[in-house]
Amino acid sequence: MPLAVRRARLATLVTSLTALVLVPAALAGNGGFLPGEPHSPNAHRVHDAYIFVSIFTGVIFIGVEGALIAFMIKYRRGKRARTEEGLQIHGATRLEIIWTVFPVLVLAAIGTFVFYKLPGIADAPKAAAADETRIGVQGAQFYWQFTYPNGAVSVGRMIAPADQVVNEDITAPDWDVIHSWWVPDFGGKYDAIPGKVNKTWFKAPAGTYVARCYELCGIQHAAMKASVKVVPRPQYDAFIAKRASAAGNLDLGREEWTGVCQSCHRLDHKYIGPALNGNPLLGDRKGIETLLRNGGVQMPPVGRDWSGKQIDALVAYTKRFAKVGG
Ligand SMILES: [Cu+2]
Repeated sequence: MPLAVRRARLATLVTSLTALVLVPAALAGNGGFLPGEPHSPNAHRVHDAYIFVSIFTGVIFIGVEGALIAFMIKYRRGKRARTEEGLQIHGATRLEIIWTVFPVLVLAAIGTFVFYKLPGIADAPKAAAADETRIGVQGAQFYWQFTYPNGAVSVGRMIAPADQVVNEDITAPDWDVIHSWWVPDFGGKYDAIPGKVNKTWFKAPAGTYVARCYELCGIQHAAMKASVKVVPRPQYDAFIAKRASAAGNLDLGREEWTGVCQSCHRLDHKYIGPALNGNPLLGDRKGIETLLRNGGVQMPPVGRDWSGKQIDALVAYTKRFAKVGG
């Protein structure tokens, strides 16, 4: 192959590989290197550990790959015969000590740093009872439901107090499958396992943070989106008080409709399940309760453990769709 053609081919290969590496990185933001910006102390610690480990892995990667390329060039065959023997070397005590001790030191440094950071990731900081709260997070096919200390419930959107410790009890109903509660800005993912409660916490400034299910949990796994809206404490208190009272029924019903029913149903056309507009069941308290608690042909029992108030709230909202064009 002529030299010019070989060079052109090599240049194309290098350019293509560089583009393959750089384009996704650029599209991913922050160079595609770091996870999203942390917004909770435990997420900050995960972030720190990520950077600390990356420094070592980055330096080692460049050192090893650099040496590999340098050696490939320096010791290439060139004009020597294929059959020519290479230099025979036996033992290199200093080198062997270096490549044993260096990894031990690197692993010890990483281990020490991570174990130093771990307790702050796993355990919530001590706070006065008034400055912390506990919110139940339940993943079910295909929605997220949040339960507050006064019994209030929300679906698809958690409301939480700002700058205070929020403990999360994460689980899934006994008859459901495993989901995974992930708010990237708050750090790691936590499995929502039927019959088991996983605990984590966050302490975040006011803002809205996206959440997702990170465990492939069925046909509408991708619909299991949620958000965490962090608001000043008085606003949070007002929200849960209203939601626990009859005044919050319609809001809860709307959330159940969009968060639960609409994961699989649309009003005017077949989606995963049948179209619902004009379905008399939407105004039939008893009928809808039977369906929610037992499930349908393909529908999971999405409301098996719902309170009567939750079912009332749904019907209060959906009865408007019970008549065609209603
Ligand atoms: Cu899920």
